[in-house]
Amino acid sequence: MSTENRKPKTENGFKTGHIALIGLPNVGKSTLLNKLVGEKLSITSPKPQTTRHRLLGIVNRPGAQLLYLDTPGVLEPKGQLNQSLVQAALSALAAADVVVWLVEPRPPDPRDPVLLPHLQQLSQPLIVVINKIDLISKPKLLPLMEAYHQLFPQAPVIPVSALLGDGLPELEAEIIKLLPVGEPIYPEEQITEQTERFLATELLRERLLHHLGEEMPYAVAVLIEEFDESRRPDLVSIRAVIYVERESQKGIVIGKKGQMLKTIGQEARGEMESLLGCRVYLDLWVKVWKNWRKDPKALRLLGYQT
Ligand SMILES: Nc1nc2c(ncn2[C@@H]2O[C@H](COP(=O)(O)OP(=O)(O)OP(=O)(O)O)[C@@H](O)[C@H]2O)c(=O)[nH]1
Ligand SMILES: [Mg+2]
Repeated sequence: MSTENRKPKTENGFKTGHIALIGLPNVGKSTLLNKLVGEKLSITSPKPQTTRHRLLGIVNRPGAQLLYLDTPGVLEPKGQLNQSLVQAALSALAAADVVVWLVEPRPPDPRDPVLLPHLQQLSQPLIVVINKIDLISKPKLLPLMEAYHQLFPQAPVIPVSALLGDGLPELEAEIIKLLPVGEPIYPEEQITEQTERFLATELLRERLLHHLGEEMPYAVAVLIEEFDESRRPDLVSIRAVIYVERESQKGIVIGKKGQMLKTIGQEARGEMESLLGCRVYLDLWVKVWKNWRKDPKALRLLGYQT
């Protein structure tokens, strides 16, 4: 290594820091994280409360290392699962050097009871990001930006479309401006801290969200019981359990003659094979765990509570 390389990067003003992506469920936080990182790390769906964990996505630029934290959408914390989701989001706020508040292209609701008080007391810089601008006409955008500016006069307001990628270079530039000077924390080739096992679990949950009706997503949880890598690079063998809350839901997940489970399994296996870069054998089980969302033991086992 040359002496040049050993010099602290901060001498040249290198910046490193955590950026929390927070907001209501379904505003597009995970879509934005994936677009910013350039990899599908976080699962997304049209159904609210898709994300259940805090998740790190790393971006390296010549002058900065950006550590994005995706978070569960923040709602009133009713019920034990919701409480742990809100906790995950607030923990990201506490860890953040810059906070990105993602909103729908709608006027702000100053009564938002959960997030606004936290945002009003932030000690870190805030950026307001109006997402999904592909859904509104241009003339509607300026008044919206003005309304958010009124609410947080110090914060830049940046319109984006996470789906199309519009506005993301501007957002990144604004974030880098606000990040503190610091040495990179992660090696350059690393893009997340999440394990392959975790990402595989999430891919299966995403396929479930995609195929199941409106009510079901909340009732479903996934646990990978076995992740056997002994035959890698040829094959990874995975045994996963899909937990539901009631017997009737088990029937829905399995479907007529097992067709639903078969489709979900095939799609999840395909996604896992792309993730792991090898063949995957996926053994799926559906089990009832009565009211798992209220059971601290289940919440711990599923990684929703520590
Ligand atoms: N039209 C449009 N749709 C978007 C955009 N960004 C996200 N979406 C859609 O909005 C829905 C929710 O996206 P997610 O990224 O899962 O939202 P989230 O904020 O992570 O949601 P939770 O994890 O439930 O809090 C998905 O159907 C996305 O395709 C956008 O810029 N434009
Ligand atoms: Mg999400």
